[in-house]
Amino acid sequence: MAKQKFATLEELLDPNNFNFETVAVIDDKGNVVNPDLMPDLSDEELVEFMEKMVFYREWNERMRAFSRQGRLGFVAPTAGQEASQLGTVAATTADDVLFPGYRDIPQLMEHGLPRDKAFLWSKGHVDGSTYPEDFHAYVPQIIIGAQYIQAAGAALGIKKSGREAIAMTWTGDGGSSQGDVYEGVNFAGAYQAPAVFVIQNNGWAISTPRDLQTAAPTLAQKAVAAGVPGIQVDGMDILAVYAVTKAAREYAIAGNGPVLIETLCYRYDPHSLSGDDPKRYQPEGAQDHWRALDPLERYRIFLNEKGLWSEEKEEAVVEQAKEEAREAIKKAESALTQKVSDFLRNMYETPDYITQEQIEEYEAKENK
Ligand SMILES: Cc1ncc(C[n+]2csc(CCOP(=O)(O)OP(=O)(O)O)c2C)c(N)n1
Ligand SMILES: [Mg+2]
Repeated sequence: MAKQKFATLEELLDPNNFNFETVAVIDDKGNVVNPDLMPDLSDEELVEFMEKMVFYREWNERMRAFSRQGRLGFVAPTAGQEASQLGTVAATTADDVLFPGYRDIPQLMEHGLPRDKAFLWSKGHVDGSTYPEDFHAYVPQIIIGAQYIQAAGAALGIKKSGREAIAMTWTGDGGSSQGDVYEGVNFAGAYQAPAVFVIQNNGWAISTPRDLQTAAPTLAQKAVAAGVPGIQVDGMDILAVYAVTKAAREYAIAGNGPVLIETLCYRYDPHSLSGDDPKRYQPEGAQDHWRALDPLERYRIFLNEKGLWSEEKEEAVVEQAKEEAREAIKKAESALTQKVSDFLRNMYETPDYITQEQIEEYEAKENK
């Protein structure tokens, strides 16, 4: 077999690069196929990637269990998307401002969101949407694609303040068809605002397949019209996702403008745990292709070959996830019942007079 030649990071970050081949570092058997892109990480850091993926795979299981027990509200499963979610957020720092979508709770937790707050958000409790001032993130966006506009604006603000940070945001393949997504990327490109836009292409927008979203062969190439580099990466390969995102962040911080990254991935569970049934629209065996590319599976082989992973380590992380989930759900369930006035107070920093009137009206009723 002829040795495949991969594009360099420099080529990938050229806005005039129109080659959107999928960037990978390891293949589905954990073999390094692209050593030039291998991120410079210590053994401990390599192991940490696995720990995080195992943790959130189990966290997803806990969420499914709590959801079945009626203890959570809205849950968008994440299993299958670990490399895409954790590889991108691993390239950020605490100063970066995150604009997640509803499925991107792991990224928020990695950025420092307390785990019980993630559950409170799922339960629709207002305390799940109140963040401390120094936590640089916005609450998960439900309006598909809207976070791209917000990230573009935040990135311009970061640039004007002279801070060394980026805004990072995530949407899906469905989201990539929204006007907001084009507007956000275009705006950030026009102002060379330091944003990293991620499209997690998991193949489906509820029941709409990727092929019905656009005639474009890749979603990464949507960056072209904005004069912005677009990179398609194997979203089941955490090393590739991390390498590309880290380079994109450096490119943005250096004043070159935003980057759009498409991560090719898949989610194993239904769209949400509120009644969606993929068996009604996905072809039989649709998962097989993706299960063979599983992000944990291939990375486990990669680490095992280096002697860096073991069943005991894996079990310990699974236990830790179970324990943290138990504690977080207990804490979330002990939160005070919310009041309408709490919601209203959380709407504006300074309430307008109508909201103020409503706050007082509800407080009077609540305090009776
Ligand atoms: C503006 C808007 N339109 C429609 C919806 C309803 N909706 C919720 S999720 C979803 C599919 C999104 O799919 P995708 O962007 O691929 O993300 P995924 O759920 O696959 O991660 C839709 C249409 C919405 N929330 N907001
Ligand atoms: Mg999708």
